[in-house]
Amino acid sequence: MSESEKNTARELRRPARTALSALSGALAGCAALAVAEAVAGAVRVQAGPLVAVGGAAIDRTPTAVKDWAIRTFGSDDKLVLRLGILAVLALFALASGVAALRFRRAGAAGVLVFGVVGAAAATGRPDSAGVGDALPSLCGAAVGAVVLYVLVGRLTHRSPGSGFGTGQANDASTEGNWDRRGFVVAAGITAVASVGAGLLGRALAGARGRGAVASRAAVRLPAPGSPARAVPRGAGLRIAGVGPFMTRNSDFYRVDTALVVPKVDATTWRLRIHGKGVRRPVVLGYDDLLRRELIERDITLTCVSNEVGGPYVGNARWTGVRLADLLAECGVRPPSAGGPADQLVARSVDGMTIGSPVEDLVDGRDALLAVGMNGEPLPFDHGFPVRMVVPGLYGYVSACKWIEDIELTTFASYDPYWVKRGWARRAPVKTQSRIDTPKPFARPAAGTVMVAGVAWAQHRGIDTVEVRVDDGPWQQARLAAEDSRDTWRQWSLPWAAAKGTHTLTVRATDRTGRTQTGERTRTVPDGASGWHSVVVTVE
Ligand SMILES: Nc1nc2c(c(=O)[nH]1)N[C@H]1C(S)=C(S)[C@@H](COP(=O)(O)O)O[C@H]1N2
Ligand SMILES: [Mo]
Repeated sequence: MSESEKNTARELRRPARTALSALSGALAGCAALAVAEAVAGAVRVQAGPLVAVGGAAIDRTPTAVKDWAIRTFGSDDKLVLRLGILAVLALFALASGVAALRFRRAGAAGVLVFGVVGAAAATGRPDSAGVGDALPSLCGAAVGAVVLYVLVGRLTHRSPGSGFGTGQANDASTEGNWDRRGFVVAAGITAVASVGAGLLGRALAGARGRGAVASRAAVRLPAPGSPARAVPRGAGLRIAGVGPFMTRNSDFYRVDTALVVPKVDATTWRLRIHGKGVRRPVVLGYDDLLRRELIERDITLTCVSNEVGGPYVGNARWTGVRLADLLAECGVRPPSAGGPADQLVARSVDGMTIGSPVEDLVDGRDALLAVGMNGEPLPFDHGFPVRMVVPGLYGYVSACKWIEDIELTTFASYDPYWVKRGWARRAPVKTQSRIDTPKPFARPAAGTVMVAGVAWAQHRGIDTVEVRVDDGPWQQARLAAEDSRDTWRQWSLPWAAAKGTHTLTVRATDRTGRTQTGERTRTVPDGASGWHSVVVTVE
């Protein structure tokens, strides 16, 4: 091959050069992310840029958007957020690559800016462990910037004496020479090293969670001193389309802000109880809780973000310590007994804050520091090692998962996480009922159609459920046996369905005699109200 032929082979046309610069940006982005996640695996999983930026985004998302995301994507909302962040990162990486072709330093500096954003997000989260949380993003960005600088350098490479000079502000309109071998080698090394760093990060993160997993596997829950009474026969109607009376742990809805489920080691877990009017503050370990009398209760949990007819409600058998006893031992008096604190703020290891009325926690209901769910230690998703469960209050004002701190304070002096974002300070569960069968737009055959579902009014209890067909009279449904007034109740009504399109509507009345309001409200600020309707066409 002659000298001139070699030069032709190394000549790179403009579209190809742009494409390769974009590829450089993508590789730099991958390297940055992989290194950041590897460092996060060593420092703290929650400090990784994806989790940190995602968490910061969740914290800052307007309530209406968050509500929409929960409604639209359900439990996939976090996956959608992650993909969204990755898409933004990818676009930015590609753009940085192309920009670096003209302004090599500026392109690399752009990658650093992203690192600073990630670092700021990580250190600004409520559960941040300090400046160390900036490390993953900063290390990742530094590596990404170097990779981009080197790769783009190969693309705009000038052999000495090529006559174009060596200025770095390269005129992109001319076709230049490039160091093909150097580029391919550097790109290959980057790709392989990124995969390696990514795998390392995964392995490190897995190793960090292993202690927690082992501690959960080692838990033997003692038999409860006060067992739940047996679920009455007939509490579950066994009607197709209506779920079981007890919700399995794997089927239980999950709502929280955690992008990475906290893996807490029960052997090192501590709970501190302190604050206004706490005469004897304490710090408790997991075994301290297990040594106390455990009570076991069936309690239906509901999310305030549940729309009329929605799925964010579940019923489980919880095992735990009676919170009222613990508070009494700490010398806490409720406001009705002259205590100075009217709000109990629970804090989780991931920085969530959840405030409940002290009065409600000690009024005789079974407010629990729960350690067990349906006979097993709490699943990680549902708050292992310890969470709160309070009958009659929505989860966001009562059910703190991965709890580590309880502070007695006042509603006047402190607003917890969701209250800062527009939700009500106090939120008792609203009486609600749901039609589970037939499904919306079902096409049942004319004849007897079983209409059935659930109704709940925790801590008041369900008294009656009525169903209306179109604008007809309210007909009383048959109620399944009541487990307790803290649990939901199934109901059914055989309907003599005539051909045509019909609207079925349900409403419940609680044991205080109040009938569920038909007035439709949104979930914000204190839970949706209104009647659930289903339209079906009988054939
Ligand atoms: N640490 C923590 N606890 C939390 C939350 C959260 O985001 N973080 N969400 C609360 C909300 S809004 C609800 S409805 C319940 C849901 O509990 P589950 O996921 O076990 O069903 O947990 C509550 N406890
Ligand atoms: Mo919730």
